[in-house]
Amino acid sequence: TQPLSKIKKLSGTHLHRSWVSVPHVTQFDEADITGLEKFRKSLANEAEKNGVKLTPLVFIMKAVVSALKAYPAFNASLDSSGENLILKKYFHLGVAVDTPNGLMVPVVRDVDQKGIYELSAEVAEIAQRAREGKLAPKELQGGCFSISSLGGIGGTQFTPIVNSPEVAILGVARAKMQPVYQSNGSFEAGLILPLALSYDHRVIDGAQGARFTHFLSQSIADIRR
Ligand code: CAO
Repeated sequence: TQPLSKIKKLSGTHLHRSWVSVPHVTQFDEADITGLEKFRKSLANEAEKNGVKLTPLVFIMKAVVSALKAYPAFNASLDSSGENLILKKYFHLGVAVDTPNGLMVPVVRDVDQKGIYELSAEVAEIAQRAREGKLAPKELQGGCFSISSLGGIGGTQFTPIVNSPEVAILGVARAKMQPVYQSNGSFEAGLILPLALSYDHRVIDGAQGARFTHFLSQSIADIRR
């Protein structure tokens, strides 16, 4: 018999409550990140000079903020009566971190106001402290929307559980080289990123879910956006 860690007990209660009380739907999509990867790699030296390592995650965080601005119902929570939606005017994103004691979701605040280097440094720092068990309770609170990125590990897709009272969560799986059909009838190699958006169907309709992931996919695919 092995007792669960304190973190697993706490997160387990929260995950179970969300699982049984939120009617979940997961919308799958994908983004062609060939251009984004080229851009990310071109910044590697500059990033190193800034003392950070750039991963696709920070670009995804910025794209999520654009999508939340375009679809404000996703940047919201249901109040305790379940009858009112509280719309947020700020963009605080929870980022799931895998720690030796279990899952933690620290919150990166004001993602809209931060650049990619600042975000990279903050995610690395907060993930490090999460792994060392050094996060303050307030750093786990106040998120508007969460991202669970398992892309660094592997897997083709997964269905994340909404971090209620938030109404949606984005799961990111591992990008893979695939043939991409071109309008001239040929195929070219492209790096394709799988996305999975789980949402609370009491708040978000299926069409909205598909519009959100489509918008997100387009934003990630075209780095100029
Ligand atoms: N596709 C392909 N490669 C990816 C990728 C993706 N979607 N996302 C990251 N990578 C690559 C990175 O570029 C990096 O490659 P290099 O080492 O060659 O540069 C490598 O994978 C490792 O990345 P990382 O995981 O260290 O960094 P990150 O910024 O992607 O993620 C963090 C940071 C904290 C989110 C991550 O470390 C983590 O803990 N993920 C687990 C989240 C989790 O447990 N979710 C489940 C919750 S439900 O139980």
